[in-house]
Amino acid sequence: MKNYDHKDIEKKWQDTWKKSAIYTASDKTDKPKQYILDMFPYPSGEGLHVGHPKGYVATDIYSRMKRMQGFNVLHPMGWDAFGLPAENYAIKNKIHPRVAVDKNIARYKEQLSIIGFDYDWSREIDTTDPAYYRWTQWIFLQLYKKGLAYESTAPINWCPSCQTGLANEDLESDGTCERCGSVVVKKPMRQWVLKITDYADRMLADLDTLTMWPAHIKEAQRNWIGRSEGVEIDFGPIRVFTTRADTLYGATYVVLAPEHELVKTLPATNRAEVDAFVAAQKMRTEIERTAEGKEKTGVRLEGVTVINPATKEEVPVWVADYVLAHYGTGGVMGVPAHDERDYAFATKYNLPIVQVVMPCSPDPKNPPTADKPIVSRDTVIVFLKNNASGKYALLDWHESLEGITTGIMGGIESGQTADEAVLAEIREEASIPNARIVRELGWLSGAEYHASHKGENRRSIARVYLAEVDDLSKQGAIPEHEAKTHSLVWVEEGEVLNRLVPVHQKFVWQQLFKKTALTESGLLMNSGEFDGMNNEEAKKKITNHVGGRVVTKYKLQDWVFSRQRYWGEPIPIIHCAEHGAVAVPESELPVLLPEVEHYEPTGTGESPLANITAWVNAPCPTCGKMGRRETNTMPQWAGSSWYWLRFMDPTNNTAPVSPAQEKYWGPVDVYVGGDHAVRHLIYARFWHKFLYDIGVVTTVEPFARLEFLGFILAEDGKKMSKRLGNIINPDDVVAQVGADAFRMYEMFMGPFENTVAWSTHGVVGVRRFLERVWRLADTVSDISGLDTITHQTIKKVSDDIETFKFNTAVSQMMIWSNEADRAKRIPRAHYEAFLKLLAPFAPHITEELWHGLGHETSIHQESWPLYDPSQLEAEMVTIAVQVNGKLRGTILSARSAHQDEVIALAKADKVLGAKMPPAWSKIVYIPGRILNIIS
Ligand code: ANZ
Repeated sequence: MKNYDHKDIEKKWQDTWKKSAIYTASDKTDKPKQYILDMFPYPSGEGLHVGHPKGYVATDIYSRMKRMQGFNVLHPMGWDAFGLPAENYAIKNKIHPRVAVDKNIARYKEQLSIIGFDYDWSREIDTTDPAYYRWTQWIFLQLYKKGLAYESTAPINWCPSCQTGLANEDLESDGTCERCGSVVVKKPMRQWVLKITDYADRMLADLDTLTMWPAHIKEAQRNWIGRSEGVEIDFGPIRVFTTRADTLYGATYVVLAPEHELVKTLPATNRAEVDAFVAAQKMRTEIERTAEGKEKTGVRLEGVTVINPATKEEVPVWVADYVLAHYGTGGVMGVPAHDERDYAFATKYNLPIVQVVMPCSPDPKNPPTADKPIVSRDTVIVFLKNNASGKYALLDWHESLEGITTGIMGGIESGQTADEAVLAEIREEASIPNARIVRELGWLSGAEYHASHKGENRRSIARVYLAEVDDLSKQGAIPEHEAKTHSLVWVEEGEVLNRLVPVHQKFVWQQLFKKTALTESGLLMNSGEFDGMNNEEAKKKITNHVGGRVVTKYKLQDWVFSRQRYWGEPIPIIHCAEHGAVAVPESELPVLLPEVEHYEPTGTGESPLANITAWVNAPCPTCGKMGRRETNTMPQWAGSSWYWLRFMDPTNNTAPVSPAQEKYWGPVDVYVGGDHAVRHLIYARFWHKFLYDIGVVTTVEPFARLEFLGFILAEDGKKMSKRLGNIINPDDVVAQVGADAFRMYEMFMGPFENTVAWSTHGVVGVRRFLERVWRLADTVSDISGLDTITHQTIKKVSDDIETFKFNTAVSQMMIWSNEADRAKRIPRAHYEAFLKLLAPFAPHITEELWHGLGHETSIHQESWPLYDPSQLEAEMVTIAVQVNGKLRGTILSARSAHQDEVIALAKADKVLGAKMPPAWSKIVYIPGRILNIIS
């Protein structure tokens, strides 16, 4: 047989598949459907690098297997082509965005086609095609008609470099523009906004139904939506929002956001200072202002106080950077004892700190019994340090308290101050007369236990102290009655935490060295009639007591939906002097994006469309008098917020999708992509739910299963970028080793969800594997054998593709090929089954070999091999994997597997893979038992 020459065969089969249209999804069939979707790309001017196709290879493999398993598969591709980069590119190179985008799409398509994907290109869509964006506009109009699209002039994020407004989702976590990295400012502007917050609750609740989504993506969505139940309470004219009404008695001041209306009107005597502070905050981004760990700043409104409705005391009013204008009420009550930000703020500005919640834990070993009331006792705990040795004195208790280790402690007797009690306990329990108190921990904390020797339930309310002694020269003998109940031990600082029992002791020891607020739950104190109440219970009671209102708030804000740029969908609205914003009649859609000479942003906050008089002037659909078209365009996220529906029915010109097509194809069975944990996936879920409400779709969620991929880094371990010159172009790799090796390598690199660096060496390894598969064709014979390994391979590859564990599927196929190689001759049926398993990964070489075996139809239309469970047994063994003699884990492998296969399996294993050394000096393999790697 001739040599494996990928150049020879790849183009040939790609052309053949195209002609025979074997990947076309059918709309009329009895077969069950599988809709497998990639996050469609934005076709940038730079073309694809090897990272981009990773997800596409995965969906390609998955969809090919599903097709062979008898499903009617929809695996489409299209272009998300509106947006700033195309426009910026056009401005820079003086090329119309339409021309640039068409060129980029052609290039992307060419790059994708040489990789041999099974896309159904008859369903290709382009979000910038008027036939497509007509329906994007139509959806906008439906939102408008339902009151979910509205105009607002609230300040929005403005990128001074891109010269456009942005949604929160378009900002990086440090508040800069996601596109260009510029610092984003707040600017009041007329905007179209979508009321996504109306869907916040449903988007949150329905996350629980998405059982096939990665947990971390759902968590990211939960955090983005950020629901919290809280209470609004009035401090005189100032309304605050709090989630901790239980701490109301500890509110020692009130803070307003710099933008709060009351900041302007309250009669502060230091007006100039306040105004200057407010003006300075306007220059800073929200994220900069509120970032954790960032020093909080503020100014007091001198001469202004309000009444704390619980304590009835006057408290000062401040304005500070850490309070956001648009969250809650824009006002907060400062509870420094129990909130970290307030604690930092109060410490900095010397505001009073009042503890109102006392953490109080039951001793897990000796909890209070249910039959008796709990008696409170005031106690002290002191951690005494010997300055000469650096060690701390602890007590190991005996008799009924055996197993307990504490600081020096005891009750405060009547007539004694707490300080006196501390020194007295040190004298009695440690016989040290010359100790000094260093400081007291600001918080009280409690421990509840059953004092069995007294038959009493106790709550010991402890004040905690740090004390020191210079040396032990004055220490006397410990009296016998003390020695009977406990012995004194000196412990290194680092060991104290370990030694202390029960948890309450550990807790107070840790608190002593931390300068933080007390965020634990517990019992109320300093709270009048609520003292002693559990703080969760007190939330409700205190809210009622002061007439607070229970409310729900979200971090999610309405979606700023206009951009002051050219290259986007025109918003189908006409402004009329008399009738205001009027919807363009649906029959007049699409509102075409007009030709302009300059697409540069105007800089005035108006879109370039505003300059095209002939387009802008349009009659009011209601009265016919001349009005003005809306000149803002939609954000780049609009087109991708419903595109999965269009693939179901791409040429429909009476609806975005027909009910029958939607019913058959929806929802997307598997959706694959990376990077859009929030943003796209939030917007997409919102639009889909809206379309459900108006009867366009029949499922409440668009994507049943989501797989999130890890990125591919350059060979140097860095992100691929033009600037670093480390981009690897898939065209080059395909030219060198072929599309099949390229595809397989991308899947073999590591677990799909991991980010891994490219390795040329690795690509070559996979290429060698394909060459071996090629040579094996010459060994096909009419013999039997290789049953177990073949059935195991069918099972493993099928299961692994189903669960997106492509790397281990590849390892298993390598194991099979090694065994087949050793067998010298292989049964035809097993070789054919193997080729079918390999076909989704390496579609070209398998098609060639399949035809070489005398078949005349495509291997990709064959049925998927099935395994015989009775053939699986016996051959699998558990192998211990050691690195330098130390056990790092185990893997399941064929008993007959060779050393290299076992190493490959270990490397591909999710847990073991990370523990494998990159290089080794020696390998000791005891077949079927132990693999020891000496690095
Ligand atoms: C008093 C308090 C005491 C609070 C305490 C917390 C702990 P989440 O859960 O994120 O909704 N807050 C309210 N409005 C704010 C605003 N506009 N800007 C900044 N912070 C604001 O957070 C709710 C808590 O965040 C509220 O509860 C309030 O501080 C603060 F021990 O009130 B809390």
